[in-house]
Amino acid sequence: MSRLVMVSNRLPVTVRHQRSGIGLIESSGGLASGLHSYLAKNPGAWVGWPGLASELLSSSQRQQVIDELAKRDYHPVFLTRRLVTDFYLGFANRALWPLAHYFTQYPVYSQRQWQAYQQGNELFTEQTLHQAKPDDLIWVHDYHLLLAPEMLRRERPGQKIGFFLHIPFPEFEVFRQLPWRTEVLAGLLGADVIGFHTEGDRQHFADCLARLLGLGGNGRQVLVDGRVVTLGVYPMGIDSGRFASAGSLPAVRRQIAHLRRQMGERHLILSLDRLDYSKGIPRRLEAYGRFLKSHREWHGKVTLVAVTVPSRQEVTEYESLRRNVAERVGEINGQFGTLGWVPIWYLHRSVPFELLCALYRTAEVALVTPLRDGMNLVAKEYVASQENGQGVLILSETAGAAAELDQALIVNPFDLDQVAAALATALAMPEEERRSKNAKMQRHLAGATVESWAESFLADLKRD
Ligand code: GDG
Repeated sequence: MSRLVMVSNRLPVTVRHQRSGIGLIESSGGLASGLHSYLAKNPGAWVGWPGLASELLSSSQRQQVIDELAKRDYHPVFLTRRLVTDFYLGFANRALWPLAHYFTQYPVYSQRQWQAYQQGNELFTEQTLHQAKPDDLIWVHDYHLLLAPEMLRRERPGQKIGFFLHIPFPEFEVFRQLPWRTEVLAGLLGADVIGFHTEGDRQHFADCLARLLGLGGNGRQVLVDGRVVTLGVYPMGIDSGRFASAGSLPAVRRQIAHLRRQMGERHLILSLDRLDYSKGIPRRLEAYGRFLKSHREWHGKVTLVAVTVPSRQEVTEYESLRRNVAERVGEINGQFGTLGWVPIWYLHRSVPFELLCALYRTAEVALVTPLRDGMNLVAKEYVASQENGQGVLILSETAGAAAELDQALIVNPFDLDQVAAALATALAMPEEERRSKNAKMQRHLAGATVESWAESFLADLKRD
């Protein structure tokens, strides 16, 4: 029987040095946690980087990592410190990530990093070929591995290979900036099925194929060397039942009670993301400042809980973003706060799942205003968590999730007055309206889960 071999930059677990030796901790992030439930029912192998540069492991520790991971059918790709710097933090996160999110001034294009990116993709390809039998399904994920489909295809012409992009695929005028644009497109075309979150992403990709490689087609399929490549749209879902039922977990209930005690009569507004410039956090804070300026009646009655999860701290832009966010929080608290009221509670750390669920449930408004986002699972998790249907979601039109969560208050994240006005609308929204909006979105989320997402992608891959 054919099995599924997942390939992604990170494994669902991360290796850490602990006092007792080598330890494994669950990786956070949408992909790993989302697919956990799918793989629990449909076992398969997983190839990925365990999160530690190989120089930090002695050869016996390395073997120990291989053996421990093998128990879960996970197979490590060891990256040297140089590859972590130039492949992962370098080309993937300093060239591809900003470009895909339309930050056209940020990308660093370096020949050295491009070479490292190729080497990184080769290492993932090697390990995948080692693990996958010819009739297995190989499913490669995300922007770190854009060249792997073609590298795999060269060795295995008949293998079923799928690829899913978790971040936006930018418009031609943006993508053309990339010095290695044709190599990247050719890399992806090694797959049988290339999946995107939204119709817009698919169209951008098809447009780039036409204009850069002269490949026509109907926008849904292209012919490459006599092979059909399917371009599909698969909006990633969440394990909505897990969020809907989390309120019955004793630890979540305790956290909710604690939060309510701390908040008193105040309304909680939630802002929660990885600390990433694509998420639009400084602008969001500015919009909150404008709201406070023009709505003095809400002074002392609202608290914005802003959680920023540390991310890619080794990349310069992230460090300056951290300072920028901290400064703005300080400014707003200094300008509007009183001895009895702090307008923003700022947590720069990741929070445990139980507190995350408690925040989703206690927040009357979620302010999800990325400047650009492939999907944005936080928005979906927030809606799924509204057991009593009370919370109001404010969502960017530039997040992939906006195509599905059409009952949210949809905003242009660059229009700060509009975001400020949406906050006032959300806080004043009648109960009936909140309930009916959430009910519609929850029905959608319950039917469009992460499992059905994986199944529909794999069904196309098997059919192809
Ligand atoms: C990329 C794309 C696309 C966050 N903070 C904590 C925490 N999280 C969890 C959330 C959610 C996940 O991490 C974040 O997913 P997002 O989709 O919101 O954002 P990215 O990390 O940028 O993900 C994105 C996604 O891939 C999937 O394709 O939607 O567009 O950028 O699941 O719950 N979890 C815990 N503590 C935290 O502090 N426990």
